[in-house]
Amino acid sequence: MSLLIAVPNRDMTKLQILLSDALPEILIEIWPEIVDPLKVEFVLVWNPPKNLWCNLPNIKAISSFGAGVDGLIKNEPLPNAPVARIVDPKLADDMALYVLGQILNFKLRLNEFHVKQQKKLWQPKRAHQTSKVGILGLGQLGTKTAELLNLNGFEVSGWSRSEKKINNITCYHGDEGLIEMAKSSDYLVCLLPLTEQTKGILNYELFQHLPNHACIINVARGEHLIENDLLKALDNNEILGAILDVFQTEPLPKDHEFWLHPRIICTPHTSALTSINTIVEQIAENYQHMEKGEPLINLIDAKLGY
Ligand code: NDP
Ligand code: OXD
Repeated sequence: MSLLIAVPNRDMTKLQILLSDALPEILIEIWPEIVDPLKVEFVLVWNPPKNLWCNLPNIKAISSFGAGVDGLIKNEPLPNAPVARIVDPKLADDMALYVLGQILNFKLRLNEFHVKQQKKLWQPKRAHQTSKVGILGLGQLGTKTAELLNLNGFEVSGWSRSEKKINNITCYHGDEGLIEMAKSSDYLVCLLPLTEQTKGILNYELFQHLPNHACIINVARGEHLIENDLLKALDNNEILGAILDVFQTEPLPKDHEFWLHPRIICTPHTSALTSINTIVEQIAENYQHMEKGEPLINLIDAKLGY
């Protein structure tokens, strides 16, 4: 039997070695080098190559290579098998720190002062008096981020699909809840999974409900944001700034307007990176679950798409 790593355009040799150590009884293969497609039972995948699934008729389990699963269905529908994702507790800590760091940077104008330093400009300015953060998505990453911001003195709200109660966090849900939260958010952080319902959620209409001094932080997926709507809202001074870690096209094309925009900060999809050791542990565990016919850990709900 074999486990296939289908993560095109990335060097997966180290992962192959670590998985072979963790699961010595099976063959660990890297796409497109497949000895016998009939023997592939488990696929670890990210951005699946075209026609991957139709050549693998015996798949019993699928796992995303990361926390998100949107990339799995990019080209073709998935085979009928349970789908899991990687849930790395350290990832949530890293994401929370990234969001806190970016908000503090914005609030204290550190980036502005750094730009002024290049021009030898001595122009003291008071920090932004903004402390209300609205978080779209209260899952593994959103909840941790909300808690850390709260511990650091921010007034935090969150929005989710289902109704929630979380200590010290004002929780919203539903379309009306979204608008209500937006109205009182100095910072709006997107930590939603990318689904049909959430695609393009960061759009001009939503931006108009935010205060004019608001800052958008997108750390989920590039497709959550309508890029031209962001540029329009910034040009019209309907919002103040944006911090983006994810983009519609990654790497961000060299001629993209975001690179040099004075009110947009870009980072290269680096806010939280899954550790290879967590991937190995969780894939080995799930392979064993699959073999014993037990439910996988960190399963997603295929109907909800996350
Ligand atoms: P979870 O699945 O744990 O949480 C998702 C949250 O979004 C839940 O609270 C869910 O609501 C909410 N949600 C989903 N759909 C809707 C909707 N239609 N309306 C309102 N709320 C909705 O995901 P994670 O926190 O683990 O990760 C979130 C995303 O972050 C990932 O999908 C991935 O795309 C991105 N990510 C980005 C990284 C980066 O480096 N930039 C790194 C890792 C992940 P409910 O609780 O009711 O189900
Ligand atoms: C993920 C990511 O989903 O890195 O894990 O974006």
